[in-house]
This record gives sequence, C-alpha cells and structure tokens, in this order.
Amino acid sequence: MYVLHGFNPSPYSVKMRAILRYRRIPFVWNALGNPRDVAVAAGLPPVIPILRFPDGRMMNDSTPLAYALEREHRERSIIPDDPALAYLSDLLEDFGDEWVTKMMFHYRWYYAADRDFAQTWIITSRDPVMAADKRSAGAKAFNDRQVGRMALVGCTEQNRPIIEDSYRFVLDTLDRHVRTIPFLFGSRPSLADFGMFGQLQILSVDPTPMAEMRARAADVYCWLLRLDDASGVEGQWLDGKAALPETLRALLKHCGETYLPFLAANMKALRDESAELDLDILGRRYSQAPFRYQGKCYDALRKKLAALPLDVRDRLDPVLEEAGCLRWLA
Ligand SMILES: N[C@@H](CCC(=O)N[C@@H](CS)C(=O)NCC(=O)O)C(=O)O
Repeated sequence: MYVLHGFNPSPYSVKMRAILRYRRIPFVWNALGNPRDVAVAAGLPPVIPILRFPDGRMMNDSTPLAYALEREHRERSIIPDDPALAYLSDLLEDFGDEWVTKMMFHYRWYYAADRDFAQTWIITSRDPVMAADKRSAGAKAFNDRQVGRMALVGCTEQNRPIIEDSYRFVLDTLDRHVRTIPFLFGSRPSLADFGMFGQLQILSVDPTPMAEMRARAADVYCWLLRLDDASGVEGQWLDGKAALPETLRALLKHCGETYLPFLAANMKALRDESAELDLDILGRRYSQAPFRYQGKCYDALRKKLAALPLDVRDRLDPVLEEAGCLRWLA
C-alpha cells in the first residue's frame, strides 16, 4: 500500500492526494504529527508531501512524483496522449505550482482573518487537542515563520496588486473554461488540473480568497470539489490537432505575461548572482530575490520543449507564439 504523508493545509499534499484518488491507486493518507520530519528522517529535502511506495521507497516533490506514478501505473494517466497537449499541461502545472502558489501564500499570510484561520488550521492538523498555552505558542511560531518568509517568495506590498490581479484573472478565465469543458484538456483531468487544484483548493478555504472565489467564480469552486475526488470520472482528451479553446489560450497568454517573464528574470538574476530581480508584470514593477528551485523549473520547461520532435513543434510552436510564451521557452 502507498502511504501519503502530508496535511490538509498544504497545497502540494492535497494535489498529490487528488492525483492518487483520480488514478484509483489505493493509499493511506497519513496526516498525523509533522510530516516534514518524515522527509528529514528519509534524507529527503524538507518539504511535504512525501510518498512511501509499496516497496518502501520514499520520495517527495509532486511533479517528479506524478511522473514516477505514470511509470508504475498505466491506467488513468494524467498526461495527455498528444505530446503537444502534454507539453501545455506541463507548462500550466508549473504555472500552478510556482506562480499560483504566490497567491496562496499572499492571501494566507497577508490578511489578518486569513492568518488567524491558517494558524488554527495548521495547528489542529498537527494535533487537534493541545494545551492552550502550547497551542497558542505553536500557532504564533508558525505564523511568524511564514510571515517572515513572505518577501522571500515575492509576497510584498509592492507586488500585491500584481498577485491579486493575477488571481482574479485566473478565476475569471477558469470559470469560463469549466462551464464548457469539465477539465483543462478535456473531460478527464490532466497534471495541469492537479497543479492548479493544489493551490486553488487552499485559496477556496482561506477566508478572503474563498469569498472572492465564491462570489466571482462559483464554477471554479465547484470544479475544485469535483476534482478533489475524481475517482469516478471517465473522460476523453481534447483533440490535439484541433484549435485550442479560447479559455486555454487566454490562460497561456497570462502565463506568458506573468510567470514566464518572471522565470526569465529569475534565471538572469541567478546567473548574475544579483540579490534581486525586477521586471514589469501587468503594467507594474515586480521584484523579489531570485529563487533557485524556480531556476530548475525554467530549465526543465525549456529542455522539455527542445526535446520534442519537429512534427510536434510544428503544431505547438504557433500556439506558444500566439500566447506570447515561445520567446521565453525556445
Ligand atoms: N516542489 C514541491 C514543493 C513542496 C512544498 O513547498 N511544500 C511546502 C508545504 S505545502 C513545504 O513543505 N514547505 C517547507 C516548510 O514549510 O518547511 C512539490 O511540488 O511538492
């Protein structure tokens, strides 16, 4: 049996749990104690979730984990059959994991109502029954640690309007999309759906972004409820040779205006060993310190595109070009 060590307030944990459920892979959801300790004890990077395979292997990092499951299980793959759509799914998954996460982190730790709720959610996920003084000390320590990390991930007062505008754009566009097509790439969910799901599921619980989502994009809220356990879904991929739906093109264009230029500026800052990157995003100045992991993400996206056969590139490049993504990826 697989064991998934994670916890409910963690976007990447609920992402992996939804993948395992959709794929009908039996697993135990182990959300007790501090799952981060499980990673450390296994000699893995200290991030959650961690998946224990039936043969005892332990692994973390949700994207490589999703691909490891693809190698072990053929049925109910979350990678579109068409290699051009598979690339777009990888791109939108990464956008979810690495850009939408800024929205998740910002809303959770910026507004007082969200900070208060997050403290309760996190502390009770570790231990629901704690002595009052231990509970408030633990909640405060976690709050202070996360608030102290906000600038590190770009969640600053300066960047706030960009992050909030981008949240509203994603909500509006996804809302239109799921009214016509059940999931991003057809009537079955892709890796991209799960990447977006992880972050948006948390945003659908934390009070400020939840209110915004319910008022503005109720269909997205309902899509999240469906995707949390999609074990009953049997669907088809979109035809990779047909024109992409307008809503997908709009999401890609947004990625080309926000996340991809950010990745390029981040890479340049890493190479130049600069303390800060800054660039214009959605008409405003965005800055933060460079982030090494996102340098790896950028490299992976570029290498994946470069490795695709020419006949796939002939179909994919015009789509990426029209969306303003190609100049960042090729
Ligand atoms: N790229 C990783 C990211 C995992 C991640 O950042 N997890 C967060 C919690 S959602 C974490 O463990 N952060 C470290 C910490 O809080 O100490 C993935 O896709 O799984």
